Amino acid sequence: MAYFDNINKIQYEGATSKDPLAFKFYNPTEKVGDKTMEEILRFGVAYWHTFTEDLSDPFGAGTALRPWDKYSDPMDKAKARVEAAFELFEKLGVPYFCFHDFDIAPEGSSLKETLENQDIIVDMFEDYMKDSKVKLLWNTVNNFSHPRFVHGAATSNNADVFAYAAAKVKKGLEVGKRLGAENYVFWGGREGYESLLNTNMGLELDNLAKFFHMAVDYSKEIGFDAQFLIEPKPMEPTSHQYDYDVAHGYAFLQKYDLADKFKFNIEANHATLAGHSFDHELRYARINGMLGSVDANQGHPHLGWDTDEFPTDLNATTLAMYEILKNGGLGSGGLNFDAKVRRTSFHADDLFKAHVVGMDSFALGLKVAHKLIEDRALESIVDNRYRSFNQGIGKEIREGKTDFKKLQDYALRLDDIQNESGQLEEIKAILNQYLVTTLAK
Ligand code: XUL
Ligand code: CO
Repeated sequence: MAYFDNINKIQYEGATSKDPLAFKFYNPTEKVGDKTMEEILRFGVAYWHTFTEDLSDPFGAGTALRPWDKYSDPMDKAKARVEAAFELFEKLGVPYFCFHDFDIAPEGSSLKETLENQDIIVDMFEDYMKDSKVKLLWNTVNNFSHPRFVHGAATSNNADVFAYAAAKVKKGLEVGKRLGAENYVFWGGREGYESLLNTNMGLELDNLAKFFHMAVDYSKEIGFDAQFLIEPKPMEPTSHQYDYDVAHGYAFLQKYDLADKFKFNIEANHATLAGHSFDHELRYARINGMLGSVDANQGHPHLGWDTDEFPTDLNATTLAMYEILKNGGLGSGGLNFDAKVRRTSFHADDLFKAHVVGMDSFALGLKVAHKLIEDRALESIVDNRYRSFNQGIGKEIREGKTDFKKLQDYALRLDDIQNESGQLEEIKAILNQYLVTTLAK
């Protein structure tokens, strides 16, 4: 049965196409360097935003019109969503999808029933995946929406909630193993605090680390070898989330001897909420060997919350792809569209159009970033800017061959210190040139 009858398989038509349901830049088989776009970009669809999001906001009810809405029984609806999902994946030509346990099957009246509901849907996924090239980029569990997680999950003050959260993650790891997930994500929506006045921060962080160690141990026990990913976010729903940004997360992982077990899943809108640019977070992870995967979206420039828009900002996608290429790709990670259509884009067709523009925006960013790297356009500027560290005192500093006494002697002999312009406007003009000339091709 078809859910999106009026949509054909999305084709690549090139930059001048006027069809909103055609790719202008994403040409899966086209090579950029020595790999195809499909191999580099590894796009994924987020089950929650695409199949369970109703487009409600704090001021009003949902507006989304979805073909599976005709089913009122929650399990019938969940099954219809699976059928619709694989139709959408195939028509879009995306190689991956991602989900939370809570997205795919309704909670039952007990934990046992909840896990049984999941099994029914996972059986369906397994059947569909046999006949499809679509794979699971990652799965995760939702340990934040239900009221039982009001005080957190692995950082709750209530040990019963810690146990309940562990039970769900145990199942999530088993589901990931069954479906061949390439990664497993932890986003700690409630792992933080509202106020320090009633919070034992030390205990909460110790418990969170214990939780992660148990997840690592259990995944080993069952032979689930997915890459574990932490997804940082500074706040929302909590006022302070422990995985605030990559730097916070990395410090935590190092302190608790977990840094070799995890990498980061970096979300653009979470970066901006933390007061960073998307490429800052990618860079910080990359230089520490911790860049795992990406939740591709963007925030609204005027709104200080997680608006999860589909990515359309070509500067941001170019700089993101720059980091990803410099990282040698995403390994087992991918570009998961953790993005939702606007409340006003309520037609089912909008789900396709939104993914098309998101995929095109990253494809274009990839092409520009590749050209920038091929020409060493930014590298040669940066190398030149730091050239004082290639010889003389700079080389000695780098090689650890100097100390404060020698440096003071050296500084005393300096008559004048010459600095050079950082040429930022010139560099931004170069970036614009690369964007425009790549676009013109
Ligand atoms: C929330 C968010 C989550 C994670 C997975 O802001 O990004 O959807 O990606 O739990
Ligand atoms: Co996300």
